[in-house]
Order: sequence, then C-alpha cells, then structure tokens
Amino acid sequence: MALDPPLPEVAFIGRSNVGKSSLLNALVGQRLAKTSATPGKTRLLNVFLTDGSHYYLDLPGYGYARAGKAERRAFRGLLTHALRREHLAGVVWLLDIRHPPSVDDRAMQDVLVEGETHVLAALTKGDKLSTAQRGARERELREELGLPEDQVIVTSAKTGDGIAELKEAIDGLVSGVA
Ligand SMILES: Nc1nc2c(ncn2[C@@H]2O[C@H](COP(=O)(O)OP(=O)(O)OP(=O)(O)O)[C@@H](O)[C@H]2O)c(=O)[nH]1
Ligand SMILES: [Mg+2]
Repeated sequence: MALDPPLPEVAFIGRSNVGKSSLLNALVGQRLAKTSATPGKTRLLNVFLTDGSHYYLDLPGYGYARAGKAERRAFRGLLTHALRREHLAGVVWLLDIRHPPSVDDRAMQDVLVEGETHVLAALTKGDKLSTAQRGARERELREELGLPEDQVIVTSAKTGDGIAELKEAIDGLVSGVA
C-alpha cells in the first residue's frame, strides 16, 4: 500500500500495552489513535498524516499473549511489512522504562539491527518512577541495549515529559539528518 502523497514514514513499534498509541497522541497533541488499558487494542496498521511532512504508522504490539495463532501471524505480517516499506525513515521503538527488555524486545532488536533500521528508543511511562529512578533506569537500559545517548529518550504521554525532545529527534530522522 503506497501512501499519497509519498512522504517519510515513522513506525511505532513495541510490545503490546507499552504505550505506542498514547505516545503517538502525545506527539500530535490529539487523541487520534485508540488506546486502552487492555493489551491488544491496536489491531490494524493505522496511518496518521502529522504536520504534512511525514506519516506516523501505529501498529499492533508484539508479544500479546492472548492473541490467537492466526492473529499473531497477522500482527507479525503487519510489522514485517511496515519495516520493509520504501518510505520508512525509521522507527520509534518503545520500551517500558520499568522493565528489562523482554525476549520479544530482544528479537525485535535483532530485526532492527539486521535491517539497518534507524531507531529512536522511547522509554515509556517515565511518570511511574521518581526522578532519580528514571535517570538510573535510563542509564541501565541504554547500556543493556547498547544504544547511544541521543537515541534514547525518556517519555511520558501522561505528563508530556520528553515529548518535545522526541519530536525533535523524529524531525531529524525524517529529514535524514539522523
Ligand atoms: N502512566 C502512564 N500510563 C501510560 C503512558 N502511556 C500509556 N499509558 C497507559 O498504558 C496503557 C496502554 O497504552 P496504549 O497507548 O494503548 O498502548 P499500545 O502500545 O498502543 O497498546 P496495543 O495497541 O495494545 O499494542 C493505557 O492504559 C495507557 O493509558 C504513560 O506515559 N504514563
Ligand atoms: Mg495501540
């Protein structure tokens, strides 16, 4: 499916319930993407045209334990398709700041490295930790993932923390600077 007009695309990926749709909404300042406290909310590939310069792709999460086999296959298909899209500028890869990367996160990382995909890691739900804990977890995750400082951003869709910084990084990705 080619989008018209053809513009750079940024896909939001991460395990189910990590906060993809919420972060997308925080970035655009509108409740466009459907969110839910129950994992498995996003079941389609949803496309949002942001400020006229790029598209955001909202995807189902991986590692959704309660999805059936066929559905898991369909979700995986959507993700694989998204990562191969001609106009994909890169991905925002979401990880819950409170948890170590899961087996699925690790597998995702392998796919991203192999595909030489441009990655911005958004550590989500930063509001759930104290300032000191946040800083400590950010450092830990950065080391665990082996990502440089400018590619890891602590965010909160709830308080808006890190949203401006992430937006700037996405602008860099989209304009091919990053
Ligand atoms: N406290 C807090 N809660 C958040 C934040 N971001 C998301 N949530 C909550 O986490 C839950 C899941 O959010 P979604 O944005 O629907 O997550 P998703 O990754 O799109 O989930 P799927 O579409 O099921 O893969 C919801 O209850 C959100 O309100 C955040 O920054 N802080
Ligand atoms: Mg979602």
